[in-house]
Amino acid sequence: MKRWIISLALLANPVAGDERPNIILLLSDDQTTWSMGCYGVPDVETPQMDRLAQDGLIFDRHYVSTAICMASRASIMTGNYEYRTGCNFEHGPLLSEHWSRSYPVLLRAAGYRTAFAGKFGFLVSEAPGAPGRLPSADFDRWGGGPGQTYYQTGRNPSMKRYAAEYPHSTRAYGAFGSDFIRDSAAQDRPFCLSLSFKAPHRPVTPDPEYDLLYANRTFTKPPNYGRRYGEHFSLQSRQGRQYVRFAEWGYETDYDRVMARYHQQIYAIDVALGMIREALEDAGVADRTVIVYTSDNGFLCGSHGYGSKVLPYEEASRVPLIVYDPRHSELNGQGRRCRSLTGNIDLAPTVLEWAGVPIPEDIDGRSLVPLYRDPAQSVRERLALINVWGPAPVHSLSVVSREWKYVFWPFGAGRFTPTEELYHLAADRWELSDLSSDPESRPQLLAMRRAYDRELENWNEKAVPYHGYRRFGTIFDRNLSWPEKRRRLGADSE
Ligand SMILES: [Ca+2]
Repeated sequence: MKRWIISLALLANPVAGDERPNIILLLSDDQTTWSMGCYGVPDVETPQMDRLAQDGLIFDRHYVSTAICMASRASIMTGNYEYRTGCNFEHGPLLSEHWSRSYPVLLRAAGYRTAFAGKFGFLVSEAPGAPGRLPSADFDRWGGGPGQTYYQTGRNPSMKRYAAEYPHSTRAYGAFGSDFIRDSAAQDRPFCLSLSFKAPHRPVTPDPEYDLLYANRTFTKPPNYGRRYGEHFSLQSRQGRQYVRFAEWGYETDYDRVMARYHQQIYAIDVALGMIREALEDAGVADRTVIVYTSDNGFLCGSHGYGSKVLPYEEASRVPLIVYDPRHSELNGQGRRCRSLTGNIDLAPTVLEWAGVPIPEDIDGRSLVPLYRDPAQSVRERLALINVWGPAPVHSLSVVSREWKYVFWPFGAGRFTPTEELYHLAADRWELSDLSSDPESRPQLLAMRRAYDRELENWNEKAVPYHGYRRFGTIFDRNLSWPEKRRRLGADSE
């Protein structure tokens, strides 16, 4: 008993010779997997991302549970689905009771030195309706900003000291991270660095340092590029901004130029990643610093004739994930891949396990630590994909399993009929065939409907009673007619 108490005390207090790893989480903003050499994409230059993937483990089936900035970031930090964080645009900030269980707060309480820089993406409030604040005081070093932040480093007050040397913010975040690594390595405390790059989020603002990199380059389009590969998608899916942005954002007529600027922004992140790794080597801590690289959501970039994010389709909801844990030298350096199903909600419990911090029992996420040793293991049977943002017709709830994806579009007013889609991802990675009406896929359809209903049960049990989440338990019910939903929810359901 006495030994147990002592070991707990060791966990909570920094001591000399601390064996816990340092942890770095690098988050890009709106980055599709179709932008990285290590995901099999030709014509792009991502040497540092490819090197990280070669050194560690790259995930081929990693999804964000909500494919939009604010909700995804709250889910990444807390390990919970959006209906439990209660946090998204049009809904509200994250309540402090949830923030207090986020990985940055828990690691700092456990003795980690913590830093954040970049687009934080959400605010924290004390109660529903109360004003939100940036939790800058909860970090030992802060280079973050509210809202979308700015590409011009000098316009971000917490990053001003980097503006002269790095006027574009992407490499400035690399410099911030490098400084924090050097300062932390001089102390006897493990550190946790979270960098959230603004890139490649719009407005399109590449670092001019790399203007020549992709000049006149032609880019290979993914096999599902273009409107003819979206004809089987629901009418509901075409009612949001994503459909018109195929043309508005130039994917239809100016693909190579648009993608050159997109990839140029990602290249600057690649350079920043190289700065971080060099700083780890210089500070002598590279062998005990775990690195995670991921994005808050994907980007459609013309796949199926859509642009932007939000939708449950692969290019919007599936994102890059690379994990490099240098403490496993016997496993590293082989470019290993993990094809198990994982989600953004799994990152917080993973970080907590690395840090030796108890994982909250009721958390939705599952630690990915076992996958590092054995990528063939499974940590989850299924993951919910949520959209309750934007116009009502585009609201959807989906479930992905090891092999399948089921999408339910509930909107049934006027000319719309509630619709479902079914994709056999194991055989149709580009989502070219909706099998929801295929007689041979009927058993899988029924199984995925059951999986969907179980996710909806979780929603009804656990959704926060504020910020407008409870009503979606009714809206997403497959077994109620639209008029019945309207009757139950009142006139605001349209
Ligand atoms: Ca985003």
